[in-house]
Amino acid sequence: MSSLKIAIQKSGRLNEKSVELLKNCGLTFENYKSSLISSVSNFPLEILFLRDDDIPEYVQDGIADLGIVGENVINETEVNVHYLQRLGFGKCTLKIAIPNESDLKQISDLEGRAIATSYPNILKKYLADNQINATIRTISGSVEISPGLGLSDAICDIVSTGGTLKSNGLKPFADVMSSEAILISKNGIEQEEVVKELMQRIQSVLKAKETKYVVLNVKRENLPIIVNLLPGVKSPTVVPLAEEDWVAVHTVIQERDFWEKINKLKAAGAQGIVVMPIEKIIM
Ligand code: PRT
Ligand code: ZN
Repeated sequence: MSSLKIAIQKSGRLNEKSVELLKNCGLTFENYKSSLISSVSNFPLEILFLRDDDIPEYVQDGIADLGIVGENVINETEVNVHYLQRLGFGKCTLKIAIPNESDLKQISDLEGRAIATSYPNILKKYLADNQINATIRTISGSVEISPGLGLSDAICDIVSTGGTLKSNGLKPFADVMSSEAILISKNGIEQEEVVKELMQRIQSVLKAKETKYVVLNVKRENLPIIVNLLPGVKSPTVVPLAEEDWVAVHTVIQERDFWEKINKLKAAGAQGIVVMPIEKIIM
């Protein structure tokens, strides 16, 4: 197999999770803090550590074959790349926010106002879609202080907890786009063997994240209700126990309906419920 290059963020919000994902795929690599490029010793892959803003273009131009980057950055750079996989981390929303004391009531009130942002392309498209003429002031950082300095009437910036808005006397006004980390590729390489092999590993890691492995004991007479509650990958595994009228049930549960299921299992007579993380699920 020929070697691939994947670009990930060198440092910042997406670095740690990107490295963790690749390591969970069984890839062995070192020195990623001190170098800009690192070779994986047990897979034909090289990792490039870059500023996130550069990743979409590097992938579009084929300097890297793959990249992990926020959807907000992809949209802002307006590149033509292929979306391989949403990764479920780095979640945030690009929002327009206004000062707490602002007199703006609805989106159309932005007409003729000034909005500060580091995302001029996305904002321009949003304003056009909503038929609003406003002035876009492009700033590269500390966007949230711009209304206080009298430089703008609103801002358009990434929000996750909302803490930054609050501590700067701002409130959310409109959602422009939601974002998460995405695995992208250069167009046309999705079908290459080495890409498919890596994708299979990534998907098995993501799938495992959504599920928990559950073992519980139940009286044989209660087994039908329990089995009914628990569709496993095929069906739950039932193992006899030393005590004759008891069995152990092994299964997987989706993280999203975990508590609801556990409470129903308890009510149906399940005992000694043990819940374990799953490392990988190979489909
Ligand atoms: O150095 P480099 O250019 O690589 O990194 P960067 O500083 O440009 O990006 P970085 O590391 O801050 O963010 C990388 C990506 O993480 C972003 O492109 C988003 O896709 C995603 N992400 C998720 C966030 C946030 N959450 C986030 N909260 N990016 C930025 N923020 C900032 C936001 O700009 C604001 O200043 O955090 C502040 C708001 O956070 P809250 O929690 O107070 O609402
Ligand atoms: Zn950046």
